[in-house]
Amino acid sequence: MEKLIITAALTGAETTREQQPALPITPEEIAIAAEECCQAGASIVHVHARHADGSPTQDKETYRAIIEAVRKRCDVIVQVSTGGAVGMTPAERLAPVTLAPEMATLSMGSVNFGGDVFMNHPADMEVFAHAMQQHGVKPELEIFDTGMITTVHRWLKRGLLKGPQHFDFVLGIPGGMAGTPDALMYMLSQLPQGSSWTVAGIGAAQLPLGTLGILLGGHVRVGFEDNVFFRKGELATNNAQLVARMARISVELDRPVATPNEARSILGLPRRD
Ligand code: KMH
Ligand code: ZN
Repeated sequence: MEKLIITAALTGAETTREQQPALPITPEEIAIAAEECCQAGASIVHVHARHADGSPTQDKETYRAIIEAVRKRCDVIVQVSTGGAVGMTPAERLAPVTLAPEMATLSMGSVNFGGDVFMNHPADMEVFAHAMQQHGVKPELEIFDTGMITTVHRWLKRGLLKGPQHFDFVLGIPGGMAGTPDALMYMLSQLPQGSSWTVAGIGAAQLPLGTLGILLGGHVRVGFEDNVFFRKGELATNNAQLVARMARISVELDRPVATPNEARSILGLPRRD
């Protein structure tokens, strides 16, 4: 089995300081969290930008500040969000891709998202995919429900996506696929040959699905975007605490954890030396 890639989804667009007092918001806070997570075993950080008041933004300059602050502290792969927050325009969401980060998310369809709808019009998705190709950005395909992986198969046939793809199965969003082992197994049965994948269990699904992901040879995403608790009724102290637990479990299961450069090799990204 390949070494384990742990992604730390540090901030998200929806989690608030009221829900999680240690939520990193400013570029410097995000960079400190990235360094702590990298030291704990993360090789990717999935980042969302916020205004100083905590509200979500896709402002390019804020993403630039985040990337620069992270780069000063550690060598972790920075993956920017193009999901942003529900209700943002596609043009707003796409802004950080023009900074040519190593990776960006690419949502593969629309989904009910709690009380909202996370809109991903097919025409906009194609624009996002094209922009990522233009800027040399590796997409991580965000899959919230089964039809989205069918769309990936269609896109591969049409040449809209080329080469081995990296998937993130986000399981447990109210409105999307359930955060259950069955749901993950179904997704894996549909995976195109040669793909890599990670699983992001939402809320209480983070720990069991992450552990299952390790056992099945996939990769794992944890962090405050998806879950603010360490265990039932106990908030995590920081993102790194969630990363460190996944790293410990993986090592116990005889699966070493990838460094950022080892993750780059697994994902087909150029090494940074
Ligand atoms: N905030 C969600 C509506 C992504 O980062 O690409 C979408 C999201 C996905 O977080
Ligand atoms: Zn996100």
